[in-house]
Amino acid sequence: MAAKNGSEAAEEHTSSAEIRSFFDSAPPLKNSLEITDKLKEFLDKNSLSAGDGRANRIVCVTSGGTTVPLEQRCVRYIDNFASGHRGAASTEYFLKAGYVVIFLYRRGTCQPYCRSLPADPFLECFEFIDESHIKVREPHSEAVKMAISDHQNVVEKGQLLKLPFTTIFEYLQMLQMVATSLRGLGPHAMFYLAAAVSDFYVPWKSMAEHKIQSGSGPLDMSLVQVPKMLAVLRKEWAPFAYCISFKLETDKNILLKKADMALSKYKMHVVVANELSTRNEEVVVVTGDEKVSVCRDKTQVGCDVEDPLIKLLVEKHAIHIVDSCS
Ligand code: 9Z3
Repeated sequence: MAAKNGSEAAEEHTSSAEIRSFFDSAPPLKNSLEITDKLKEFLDKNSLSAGDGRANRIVCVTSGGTTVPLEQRCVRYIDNFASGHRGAASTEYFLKAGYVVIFLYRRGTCQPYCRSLPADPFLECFEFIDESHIKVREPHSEAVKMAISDHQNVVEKGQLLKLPFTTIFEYLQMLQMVATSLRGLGPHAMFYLAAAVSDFYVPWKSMAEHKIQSGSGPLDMSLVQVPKMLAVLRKEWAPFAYCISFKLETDKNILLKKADMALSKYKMHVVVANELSTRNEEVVVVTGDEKVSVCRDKTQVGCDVEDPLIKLLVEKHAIHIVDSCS
């Protein structure tokens, strides 16, 4: 193996120091014991498939955007845009493909099986008849029935674990917990990182405790770069898992170049490139060998781009499992 040059070694050193400093300064998760228990119970139940004793395929889908608090007793925060549609839809298709799913999602964002329900105003779907009867009004009754029964089905079988986060601190600590707990599954685990993750944050220790006062003029505040955890996920947390990250840009002229960079820098197996305004129509699946454009089938009612995308990724994951086990 080639020796690292000075700048590579320095970059690695800096980044592990940055990562340590990020976790050291993060407020500890309030419910970390509860999350550990839930993960353990979920993996005990799902690590082996019921029938043939082979390992189940498990995917951690991340979804929605992380916040960066500006005050410890937070009144204001910076947010990363993401509705959670991508993560919620993808979760449904992974479940349909036989995966079990850990859905790490931003509180309040789109949930699996809720996409066809009217978002606003939700209560207008229902009619109160009497104490023991609530009726779903037309034209929503079919959508509500499907959503409830599909969701109930995966919850009863214990195939879906939902873990909510809000801040960048919660998200990265939870991702680390999930990743290290999936390590034993080797190549059968997959990470599908669709959450929009903050690039900059205010370290907890230098953050104002109370609401920043507006009387003292313009706000001057410096943000620190969030260390890139993708490389650590690949190298340390879950080295055998199949890792898919997303690259989001608003300028399509730099999108594929940035996706290529992410692929090689963080050693992802796949980077899914998407442009903000067309993200629900087309994505490009970038690997070391090829760039495949995946589009929503506009001829089919209700079809979305996640359907063909997940089919393609499931195929690629199957090859990764075979290659890793041979
Ligand atoms: C994405 O690019 C997702 O596809 C979207 C989905 C956030 C655009 P919606 O939730 O949108 O359906 O509304 N996610 C990844 C964005 C991201 O933060 N990527 C990082 C980067 O580009 C790498 S981890 O640097």
